[in-house]
Amino acid sequence: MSQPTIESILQENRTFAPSAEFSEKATVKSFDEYKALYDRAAADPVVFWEELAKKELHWFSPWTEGLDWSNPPFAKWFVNGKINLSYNCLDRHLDSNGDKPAIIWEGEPGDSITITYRELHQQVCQFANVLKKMGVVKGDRVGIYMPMIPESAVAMLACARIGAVHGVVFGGFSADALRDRLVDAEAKVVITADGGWRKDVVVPLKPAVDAAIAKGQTKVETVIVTKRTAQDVTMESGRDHWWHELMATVDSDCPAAELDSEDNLFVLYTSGSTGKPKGVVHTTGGYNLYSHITCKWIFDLQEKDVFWCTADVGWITGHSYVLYGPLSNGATTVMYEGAPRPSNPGAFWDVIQKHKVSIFYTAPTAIRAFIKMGDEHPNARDLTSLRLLGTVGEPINPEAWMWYHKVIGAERCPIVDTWWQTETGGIMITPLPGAIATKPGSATLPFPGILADVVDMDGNSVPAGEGGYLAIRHPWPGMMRTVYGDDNRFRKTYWEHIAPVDGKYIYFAGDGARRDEDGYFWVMGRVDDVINVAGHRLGTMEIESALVSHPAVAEAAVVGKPDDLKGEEIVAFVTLEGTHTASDELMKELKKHVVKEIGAIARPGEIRFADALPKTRSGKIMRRLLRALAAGQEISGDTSTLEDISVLEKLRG
Ligand code: 7RM
Repeated sequence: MSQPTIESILQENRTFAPSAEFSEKATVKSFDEYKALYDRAAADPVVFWEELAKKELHWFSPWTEGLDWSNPPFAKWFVNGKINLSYNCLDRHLDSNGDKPAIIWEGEPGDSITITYRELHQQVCQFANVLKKMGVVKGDRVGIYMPMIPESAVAMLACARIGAVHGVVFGGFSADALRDRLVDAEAKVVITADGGWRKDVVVPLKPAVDAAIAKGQTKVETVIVTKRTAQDVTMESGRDHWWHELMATVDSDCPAAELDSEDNLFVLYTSGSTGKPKGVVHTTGGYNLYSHITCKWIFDLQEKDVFWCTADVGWITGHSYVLYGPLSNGATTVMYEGAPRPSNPGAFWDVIQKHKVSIFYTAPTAIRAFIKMGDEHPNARDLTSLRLLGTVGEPINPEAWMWYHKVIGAERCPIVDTWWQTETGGIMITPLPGAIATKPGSATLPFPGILADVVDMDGNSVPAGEGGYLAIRHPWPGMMRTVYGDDNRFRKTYWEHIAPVDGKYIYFAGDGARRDEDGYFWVMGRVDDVINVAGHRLGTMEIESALVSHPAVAEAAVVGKPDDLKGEEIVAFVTLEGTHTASDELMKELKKHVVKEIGAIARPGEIRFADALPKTRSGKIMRRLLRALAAGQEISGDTSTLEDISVLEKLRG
């Protein structure tokens, strides 16, 4: 990674304090209360987390040590403690809250189902028995490639119940991307659906699973298929089974396994700056506590709340805040199959009105799409049930923040702008809504127990107002434990960019940031080769590999270009193999090729053909120059390392 110049240009001085009414009823009621919590946690983070683990979760047997950090960067939390996430999400709520809705599900075509805690518990137990019947045992990896339907939640919780490790793959990924993940995780079972609804069309999921397995190298022996869209699918005898048929063969008695706190819970793939996507590994006890307590305090969960996080379960936000965080707290969580779409611009506001949603958590890119569709849609619905709003996925531009505040929140609902990552397991930098005044565009302050900082390469804090690297100075329970099958990559990617200070390891998040004079964090975006398109993390490497795998392409370099709606758009610079010539057809074909290799989320917005790419003498592509070109900016800064300056002239012309 090259040393980027981090410049901070955003100036935003408006502040918004929560109303007295909101603060009075909130779990954390004032800035002083937050500060006291924060200081106590910072003085002894391990004791802080141990107290919470004891108070908030059910343990079959207690731990012997809060944190084992004797072999950094490999942390163990609540060592030897025995716990089960599915138990904490289901069983412990049955006596007090068995008839409370756990999941309110709304399908894209408008069908809807409410599932109580008792019903969800029963389905999860039953499906856990199905998994056992199919030979799944503790530690086995189970691939999940499903739409946003209740069965995805059942499948995930059932894995957690028996100690199988789920690996959810977003339903928008292609067969090839699915295969890579199934191979890497060595999954022996895949759970899928015939298809799913997305933007008014049926996404064929089962055929993609068939294609992924047909390409070879997976260890998949069993495929379980749930019926959602009822289109024809081929079932391979001996390998493929219908969900409903298997469910009819088992009972619903399945006690939660007493798992070790450090048993693997799930693996979730995420893009980095180099190579193939990384399997981020999370374990049981620490993840349970971290997703639980962040959900409780940041969304200020109260008994009657209806909580709606719009993320897909294929992303970490769907894991932590559609499913595990809300359910561990005994809350009602809304699951919605649809995406923002022009054919039904009022769909999201209909869901809020219909189910009286009180907390709404979505991404800036969705907010920008809503702005574009027009105020008349939210204005025509009753949104008075809302009391709190949230955002996640990328920095939110102050204009979008103000729109969200005024048009959706009626200037009454606090907004929590939450910074975190797949790797962190849960929210790290965020307002506590009753305690911390917000500034549009800032994720504000660290969660208690999170020692976040902005540092230079040597781990020194940089002064207020100056840009640097976002870093975490102490382990936390929700932290990823390793990259699946690659401890070395884990160490290198996250713990060696910043030099350990006094033998203490510092977590490198890959984001640039600054703190203002109030200590508020302003996240400025990635400092590595990761592009954030509509809140989805994509590595430039992956897209470049996909392009180069096409016979016409010799070399490719991919950069992000600022985009009003999606945050960033993908621009690919491509050189061609000798016999091929640039054409509109080829451009279309290459875009299609990337969609086939990775999925529609990675489709380049623009492809520019070039004779050569700008490189340093050592052969490194100078992305900084390409980024400027893509954005139509003047090339500034040093170009003396460029091997052939004429390349630049040609690209510009
Ligand atoms: C939860 C999630 C992580 C990356 C992260 C940032 C960016 C996320 C914010 C944000 C500014 C935010 N996981 N990011 N939230 N940037 N403000 N509130 O998104 O692994 O998919 O992406 O997303 O760059 O490193 S993720």
